[in-house]
Amino acid sequence: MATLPNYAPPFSQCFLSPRTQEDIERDEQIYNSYEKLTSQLPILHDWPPFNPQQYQSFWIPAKFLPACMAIQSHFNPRSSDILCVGSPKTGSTWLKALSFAVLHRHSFSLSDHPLLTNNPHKCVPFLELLFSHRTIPDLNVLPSPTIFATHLTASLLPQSALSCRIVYVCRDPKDTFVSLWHFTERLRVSLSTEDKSERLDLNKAFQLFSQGISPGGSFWDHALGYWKESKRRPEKVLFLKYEEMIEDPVIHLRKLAEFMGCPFSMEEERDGVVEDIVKLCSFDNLTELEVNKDNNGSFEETRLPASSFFRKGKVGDWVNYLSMEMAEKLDAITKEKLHGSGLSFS
Ligand code: PAP
Repeated sequence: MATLPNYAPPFSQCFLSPRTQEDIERDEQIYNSYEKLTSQLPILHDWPPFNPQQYQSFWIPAKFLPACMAIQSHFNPRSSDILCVGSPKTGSTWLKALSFAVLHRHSFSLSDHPLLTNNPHKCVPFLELLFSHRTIPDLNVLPSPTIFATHLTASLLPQSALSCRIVYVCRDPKDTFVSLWHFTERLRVSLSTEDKSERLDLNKAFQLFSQGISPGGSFWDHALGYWKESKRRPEKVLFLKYEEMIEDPVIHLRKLAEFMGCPFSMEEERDGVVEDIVKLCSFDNLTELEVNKDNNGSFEETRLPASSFFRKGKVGDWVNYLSMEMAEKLDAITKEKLHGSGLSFS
């Protein structure tokens, strides 16, 4: 098996193609026009440091809005590419690790795997970051297929992206909310030298989240958009639930591999490859790795340590933060919003 001990995520290559003065000016103009547009959109300072802006019915973190517009107009994936999608804090880090390990399992041995030395977010690029460098990235230089990730809703994705295979991960909104609230605080602390915003009060965040106002939200409309796509085109959109994945990761990994077009062979099943990948990508394993510890890896200008993407990795942690009344409220909204769709959380 060919191993690449010095694996380097190839995404910086997207910005290395020779560019003429004309290309540079074109990108400048493109991003200037997006910034002009975003300056006219409603902004919510009540959810710092994301300060989401309302755009086409959803709330996008202000920092990513120009990138979101760039994705809509300039993201032209190949139909072989794969998109990992989810609302913020529903399990993207795990999904990235699993899908990357599945797709590249013939290139890397498990004992010398890129996921042992790279945070999953470095192996599977986040489109909103890739398009936030004021330069349209040249994605054609990347190997085919490439896995990308995004928090964008189905309605915000360009038509071209809908031709890719999309894996969507969803999670009980109570745990999603609690995870998002913690992550907001970590981001605030990591940005505290330049952003003096105060800690977001849990009750205030809860009120906003319940109204569908949160970074990436509405949570329910986000999930419903992909749920409907997965019903309409099951061969193109796989809808996963975090809780079910936790309950039986092996079954879900098989499902994922099949959907991605690279099912496990009988030999792989016999050799325990499925279980090995589940173990490699498990919360316990990833959090033990030096690369995912607090002092390691910072994420672009957010300066977030790699550990920010791992907290507890549990189902039902909401009981430690939400009152029964709050939980009932979110459950009632969920029931009402998802009524008749076939989507539910047990
Ligand atoms: P993102 O939106 O910033 O990408 P995302 O990975 O979607 O975050 O969600 C983070 C949640 O997934 C965290 O949940 P918690 O706050 O309730 O703990 C994180 O702990 C959890 N998580 C990260 N990696 C894994 C994993 N390998 N297995 C299970 N859960 C995980």
